[in-house]
Amino acid sequence: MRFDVVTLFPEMVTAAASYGVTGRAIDRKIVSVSVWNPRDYTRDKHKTVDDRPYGGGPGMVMKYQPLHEAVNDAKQAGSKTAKVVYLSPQGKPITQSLLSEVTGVSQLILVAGRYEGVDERFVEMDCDDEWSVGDYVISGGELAALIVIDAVTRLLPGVLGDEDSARQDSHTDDLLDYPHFTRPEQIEGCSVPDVLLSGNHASIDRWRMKQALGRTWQRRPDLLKKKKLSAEQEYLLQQFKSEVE
Ligand code: 9WO
Repeated sequence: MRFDVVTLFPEMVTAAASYGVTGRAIDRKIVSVSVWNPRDYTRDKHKTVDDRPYGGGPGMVMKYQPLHEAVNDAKQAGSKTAKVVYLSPQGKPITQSLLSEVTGVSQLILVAGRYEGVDERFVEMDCDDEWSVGDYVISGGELAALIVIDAVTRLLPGVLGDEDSARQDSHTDDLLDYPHFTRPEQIEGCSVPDVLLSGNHASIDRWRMKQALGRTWQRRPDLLKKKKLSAEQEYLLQQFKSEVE
């Protein structure tokens, strides 16, 4: 899969993507990340990418033409079936299932805005979708684009090791994670739950499921309401609830 990011800060994207899971996926040619700078598509002496908003008000707006030409070059470098996405707080909130769906496209062009945003005609005419990574404002779309690249790359075949990919499509889908512990066994009198030292893998699996259900119930009841629980899961959640007095 190829990712193309349209950004005024290309090094920010290539640098961050070169680490960890995404960096390894790039090295192994499972994904590529290319960057396109709208500034390279300006024609004036000052390489102007922004202009004052019609109607007045504070800040600047990214001009249509450099964005349009940057996206066109990204499209030409890739396949006919590119999906173009603008990242903004006004977009559709991304979810694991939306990200799963885009693993099926061969090219994702992500547009990172700066300033107060882009000319709306660019969103209407050149973009297929507008996505949000959360209900907060950041200073530009680059970090949002990197979140999308990271989250999609992890879902591609061969990117994660066997153990990690097994966790993706397991029964823990749509639940928060259970707590993790490693050595030492005691930290200032705070010990590891006995069951994790028992060696009984059936008990450990049940305890972890109970914790995942309980934490989701406590912290993200909205996720739990959407999920159909098995009889075993219902039982474990009741047990968890009864233990928190
Ligand atoms: C700036 C601003 C200033 C005053 C009043 C309102 C304002 N809104 C914005 C704004 O949304 N700026 C954006 C900065 C313009 C597009 C790129 N920027 C951005 C993207 N910030 N946050 C995102 C983003 C993208 C995806 N998911 C969450 C946030």
